[in-house]
Amino acid sequence: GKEKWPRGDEKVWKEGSRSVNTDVSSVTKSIVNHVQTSLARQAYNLDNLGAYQAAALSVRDDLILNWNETQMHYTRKAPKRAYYLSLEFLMGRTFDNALLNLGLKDQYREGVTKLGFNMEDLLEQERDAALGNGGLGRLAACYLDSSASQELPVWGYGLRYQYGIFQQLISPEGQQLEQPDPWLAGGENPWELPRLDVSYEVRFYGTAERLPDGRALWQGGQEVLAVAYDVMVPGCYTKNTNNLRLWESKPKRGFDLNSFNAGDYEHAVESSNSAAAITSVLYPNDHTCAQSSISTLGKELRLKQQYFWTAASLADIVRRFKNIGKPFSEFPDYVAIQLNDTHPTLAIPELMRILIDEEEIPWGKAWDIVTNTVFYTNHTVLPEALEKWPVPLMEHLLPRHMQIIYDINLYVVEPSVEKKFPGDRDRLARMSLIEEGFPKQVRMAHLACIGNRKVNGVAELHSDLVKTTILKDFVEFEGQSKFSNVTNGITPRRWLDQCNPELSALISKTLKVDKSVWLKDLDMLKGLLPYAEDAEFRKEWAAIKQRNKERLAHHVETTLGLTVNTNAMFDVQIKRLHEYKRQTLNILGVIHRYLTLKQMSAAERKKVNPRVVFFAGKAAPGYYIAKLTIRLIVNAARIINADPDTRNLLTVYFLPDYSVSLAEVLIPSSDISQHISTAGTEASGTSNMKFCLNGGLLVGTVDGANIEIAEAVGENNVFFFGHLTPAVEDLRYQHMYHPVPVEEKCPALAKVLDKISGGMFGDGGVYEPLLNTIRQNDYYLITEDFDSYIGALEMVDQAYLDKEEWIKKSIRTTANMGKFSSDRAILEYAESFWSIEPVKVT
Ligand code: OAK
Repeated sequence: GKEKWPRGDEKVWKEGSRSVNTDVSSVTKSIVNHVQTSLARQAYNLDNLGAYQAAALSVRDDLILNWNETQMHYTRKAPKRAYYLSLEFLMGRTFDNALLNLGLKDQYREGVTKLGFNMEDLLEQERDAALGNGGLGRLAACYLDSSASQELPVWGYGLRYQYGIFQQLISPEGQQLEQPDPWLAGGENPWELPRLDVSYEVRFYGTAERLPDGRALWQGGQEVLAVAYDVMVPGCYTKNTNNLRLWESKPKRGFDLNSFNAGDYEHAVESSNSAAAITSVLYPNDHTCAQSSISTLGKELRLKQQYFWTAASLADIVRRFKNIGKPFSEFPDYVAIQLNDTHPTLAIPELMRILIDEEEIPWGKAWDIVTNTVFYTNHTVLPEALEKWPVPLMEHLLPRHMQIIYDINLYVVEPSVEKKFPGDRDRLARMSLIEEGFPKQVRMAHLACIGNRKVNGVAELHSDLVKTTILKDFVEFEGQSKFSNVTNGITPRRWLDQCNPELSALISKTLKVDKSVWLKDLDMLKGLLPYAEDAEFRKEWAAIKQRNKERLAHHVETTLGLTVNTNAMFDVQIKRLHEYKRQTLNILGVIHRYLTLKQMSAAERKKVNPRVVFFAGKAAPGYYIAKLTIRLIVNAARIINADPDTRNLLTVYFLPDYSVSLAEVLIPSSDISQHISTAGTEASGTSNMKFCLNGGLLVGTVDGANIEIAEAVGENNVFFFGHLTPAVEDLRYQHMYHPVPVEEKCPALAKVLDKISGGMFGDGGVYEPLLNTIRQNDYYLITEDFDSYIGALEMVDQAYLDKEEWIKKSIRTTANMGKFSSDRAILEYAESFWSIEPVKVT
């Protein structure tokens, strides 16, 4: 017979079940409870860390209730779901975000205060979950927040790295040093649920034998276990709490007991170590594919990570689909899979393998299912970032997948290209999934592009460039309609309400709308526009910016022991160090400013607006030129900040160990921020959106999302400079074949370079390799844009003189940023790609 559910007395179950803590007294009870039992501590010996842990465990209980209900609800309703596969999720801290989304900030603040602690101190105890490099990983985190907030049935899938992005130290000489980030070392992570019962076996190596029926038998090799850890993702002011499932690798059965008993301890532990190694560390290479920057062994491990994660995620997705009891032909009606760049492209051959070899579906049908399920987002057109994997490595590690990739080439690419462009061998070679050479390589972007339903870029310009450059042949082949754009977005919860609570409160007060409403309908910010004319409002607006500057100054003072002039304009550039992002242009501009100030008379200097320039960002450990740029910034800062002639007018800081949490302090304080990539190189940028949402103005090139930001906020509120994308190719050609010396092309820049070479900032020889990138090829066109860059900064100075007008610009900028909410972006994915609908948990 059917088992009775629940077992025992239903009433007793009901009485025992608890609900979310909603008032201060249940909050304090729950915290005290966790202090006494979970932490086994007592009131008299509790420090901030302990208090944070207890409070976090209490919030965790609340999240679990909502998470449980959400998952049950989704299972019962069985709607179409979307899965966001990303090798990176740059989540940052969770505590404050969870409190905001649960609507419990005030209750916890009061409760914590009653227990004798300060909420700010507790918030500072949490370590960032930094499982990502930069833009792509942070975007994934914003999209999870928006999916939950918009009540969409979306899950994330990623890896549970033991070590996140390295911690950056800066030596006194200005060298970047890397330290591991053992973010889990502090004990239990309250934001995740270990699901030791959810696990899959993942195979590597071995042999794949084709069978006459079209299937293949893949066996032997190494098998490891993927174990699930679920991270709860609460929506804002809704019960919906989505799931981010992170996989951890484990040896299949402890370690090899046979070797162990035979005394071969090393061998016994070795295989278990090699399994555990798969999810041990996040690769710190941003915008560089594995080939160029890591060793052969490192390369194999990275490919292992990618397969381990896609295989476990797909097994999980397929199992969930099978539970619904529908035929596989309906798979695309229940499942959409979004590939966050090409890192999860193996999902395409892996799903083919499952359908063909395990589910015994014919090749053509399987291909239909795959290409109706998978979607691919491209995040860069930089050639060095396009992933390629050596065929020998693929054959060795994933023999069955290599067969399938060859089959796709043979059954799909070759015949249809031949049919559409008969005899066009060049085109076929260009489009092939395999690049000829020694060794041959698999082109992951081609595989991602051919094996899916929609391809998109992340801003208008970028999506156009995808279509006209790297995937041009595929557009001619498959038609325009498969290629589209979803301009990136950012979550206004973290990037306005949490990081700038005073501004958020002023907005609510002014709009006379509770933040629970406008934070989920960001176009409502437009209502601020009339207040730009209100002098009283402008005063409040400016006072908040000022307090945010003081908050940053306090942070710099307490962490670095440096004093910051809060009466200066704050000018910020924070992002990964990369030549295309041109931090070099910025520091050369700073030095130019310094030289100009030095030449001025004391009377002239009196008229100059003081400026503080902040830099932060990490360089990939093997990226020599990027590290030199950091070195130049640090040493220029040392000299400039110590000069009594200019000290009041210009100071420079490189803040070490950039992180999500540091961004949350920097962004609200900025007057201007710099987004100055060579035109056509920055796919979108997302910090540009964060600064503008917080009323900072933008200095930038006509690139990425800068363009759409300017369209939204008005070009008169943005400081644009530099050559446009169509000019870049020609200019590069000229630099290659008709080089003009810097002295001729740009005398102002030549002077700056000379000062550096001459030793103004320490041994000039150190910087030669960096300066030579400019003097020689100047691939990123610093000489071409320098004068107009300096011109733009002069315009900024001019504009800043008129304080009232500046504040108006700041208000208008914030007011017009509604479009850049990640809610808008995720709804575009949901509606036009995935065809999924909100499923509200009641
Ligand atoms: C990282 C590794 C490989 C390929 C791309 C990236 C990446 O982070 N790209 C960045 O993605 C962001 C989110 O779409 C964009 O805003 C940045 O412009 C882009 O560089």
